[in-house]
Amino acid sequence: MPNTMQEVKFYQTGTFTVGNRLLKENERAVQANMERTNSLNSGHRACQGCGEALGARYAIDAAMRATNNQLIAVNATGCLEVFSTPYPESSWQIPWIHSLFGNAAAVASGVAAALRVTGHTDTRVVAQGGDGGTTDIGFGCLSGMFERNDDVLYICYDNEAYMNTGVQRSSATPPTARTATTMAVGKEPGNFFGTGKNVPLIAMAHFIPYVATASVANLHDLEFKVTKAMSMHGARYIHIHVPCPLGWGSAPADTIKLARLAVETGLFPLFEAEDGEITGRTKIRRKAPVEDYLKLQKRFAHLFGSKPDEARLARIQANADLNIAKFGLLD
Ligand SMILES: Cc1ncc(C[n+]2csc(CCOP(=O)(O)OP(=O)(O)O)c2C)c(N)n1
Ligand code: SF4
Repeated sequence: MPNTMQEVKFYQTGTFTVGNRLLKENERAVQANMERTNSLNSGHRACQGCGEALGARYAIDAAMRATNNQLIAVNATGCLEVFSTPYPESSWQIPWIHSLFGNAAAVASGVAAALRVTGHTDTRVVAQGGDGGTTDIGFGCLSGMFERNDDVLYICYDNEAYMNTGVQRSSATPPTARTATTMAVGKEPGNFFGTGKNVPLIAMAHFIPYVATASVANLHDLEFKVTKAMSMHGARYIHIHVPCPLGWGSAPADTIKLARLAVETGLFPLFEAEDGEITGRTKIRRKAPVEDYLKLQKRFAHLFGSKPDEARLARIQANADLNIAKFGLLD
């Protein structure tokens, strides 16, 4: 006889949410706690629906809790620094220092070294920057920080272009995307299909203690990964996918939807790695076609004109499928 009783499912306690008052105290998210730091406070000038502001607040609040509020953050130039800290004001409620555009990792290494020699071993260091500051201009300093295994967690907020200066292409910009420097003109409009530059995988190739990808689609997971990273020492790297309504030409209300679709299409795989080996991945619940993700963004509008660009859409789908196979994202 079929079981007519249906189990009650508290979806609110799932991984996509953070309110979770239904969970036990020790399982609740940092943001569900009244005592959270509010590290990036109200009054900053981020655009409506900015994924970077959201990601940074959750990441740094989690790092603050994990370190008993003994944290110093180094911030590369970019949107996060500019919208939060128009001198002499700042929305940061933590010790925070602005480096140059390209040297946040080196400055953070210096801060960590100074803390070590002065005996302040309980104070920990985070460096943060956008994808331009991380995957391009700051890449040499970052690799040096990894290679020396400096005691720093570096967080890259990846919005897939240089947003603060008017949406120029970076080495994290996806193929076919329109930016100010990859215009939607010519035979193959938008960014080209290159070989890509996967900084999480490059970080893993340095055999550092911890590497993870995260997304504002799954904030509980993001907090978990930051907390785990802060429980470790040595060089650590977290790469967070953060939609940017201004640069992507998307509705501010679609930020979380887009972040979720990036994960569910396979375009942005969520995984963790320790000492160069993958140790965990977040499986896709429901695989979505890449069109669902691309269609919501004006930077891809040229793919869906009167005659959809089937050939290049198929190449993007192939890239997503490759990720799914490579990281084992589907059962
Ligand atoms: C050496 C140097 N070159 C260029 C700039 C100008 N600049 C400031 S922020 C920025 C773009 C930042 O892009 P990204 O790191 O991707 O962060 P986002 O603004 O997208 O968060 C640029 C080019 C600078 N400050 N310093
Ligand atoms: S341009 Fe993008 S990253 Fe910068 S504040 Fe606006 S939404 Fe955020």
